[in-house]
Amino acid sequence: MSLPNTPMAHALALARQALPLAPPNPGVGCVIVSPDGTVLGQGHTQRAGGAHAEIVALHDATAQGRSVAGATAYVTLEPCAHHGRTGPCCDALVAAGIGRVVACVVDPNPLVAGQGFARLRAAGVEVVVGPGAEAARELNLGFFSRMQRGVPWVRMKLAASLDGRTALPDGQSQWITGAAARRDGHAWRARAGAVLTGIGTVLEDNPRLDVRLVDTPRQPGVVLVDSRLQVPLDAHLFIAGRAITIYAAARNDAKEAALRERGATVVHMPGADGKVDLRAMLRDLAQREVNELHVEAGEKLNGSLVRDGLVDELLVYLAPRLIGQGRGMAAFGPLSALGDAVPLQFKSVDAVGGDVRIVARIAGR
Ligand code: AOF
Ligand code: ZN
Repeated sequence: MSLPNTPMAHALALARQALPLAPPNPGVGCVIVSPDGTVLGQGHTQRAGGAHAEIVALHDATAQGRSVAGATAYVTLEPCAHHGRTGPCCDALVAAGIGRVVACVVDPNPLVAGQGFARLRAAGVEVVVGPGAEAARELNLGFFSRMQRGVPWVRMKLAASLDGRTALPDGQSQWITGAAARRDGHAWRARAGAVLTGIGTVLEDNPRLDVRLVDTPRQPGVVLVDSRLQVPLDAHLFIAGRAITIYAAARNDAKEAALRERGATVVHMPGADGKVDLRAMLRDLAQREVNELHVEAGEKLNGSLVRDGLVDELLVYLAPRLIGQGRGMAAFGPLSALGDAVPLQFKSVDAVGGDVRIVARIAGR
């Protein structure tokens, strides 16, 4: 693999590698470069509670016996200034004698929010902010969403035939797309804070919703919308050691006790019509530090999420087949005018195996 040819592109590539590992932390990359352009150390964010990118890069330089005095640290997010699960990176950079910090963006975490830069400058370190800003924000759009909007970034995954069918009329839906697309879908699951589904999908497909087709350092949690607490206690969703959060509208003490026994967290979030208040659920998930929420649900829950304006992005795999009559991607409407259709913007279109992957964003997100 050829290395990206600027230090910041290199740091962004490192940040991308951290995405499945770092949640709920943002994935950050750091490259330390000497005045003559030699890479002295590099690293990315470790598992939550572990080292931040800057610390890994500083250790990398030390481990190779290289001094970083007067060097430039390229980092994809403002170095932190707070004592969280780890100590402040800005102080570690100063202590190591770093002369200049080039960072993509300000950390939107209110505990940092410019204080890292201020502390670096106060210590005489030159600070440049801005190169790679858009790419850095895109990589961590879930973290920025949680910090700035108080809700996760909601990405809805769909697999459909070219005529937009996700299942036969009776719900049969397995293997619409090929193996490569299914693996790719697991890679997107892997970077999410949690995978969301609805009780309809559980009762029909009994999915596991774990990451198993690609290697992952971490299993995302599962979130189930189950207004009336109908989930069977032996559903495949219950996997030992994996976090599962169930949002309900109705109460059922005996069932809830049994679910807690299975390791689930049950949250009451009643809305209108005896259903879960999805907007309140998203705010609650942000409180629980979910950055990216990966939705794999049926057309009813998908439809409610789209209709309520809660979806940010669609991840759509289209298979080269026609199904004719069947289920659609998201059931909402009927709209009274085509002008009311949900406007999207295509972000990317790629071939994945024999299928096509489209990432589309709700206009304005
Ligand atoms: C950095 N470098 O690589 C990352 C940062 O609980 P802690 O101590 O791990 O701090 C988590 C916060 O640190 C997180 O919310 C975000 O503001 C920042 N993430 N900062 O300097 C890094 N991942
Ligand atoms: Zn830090």
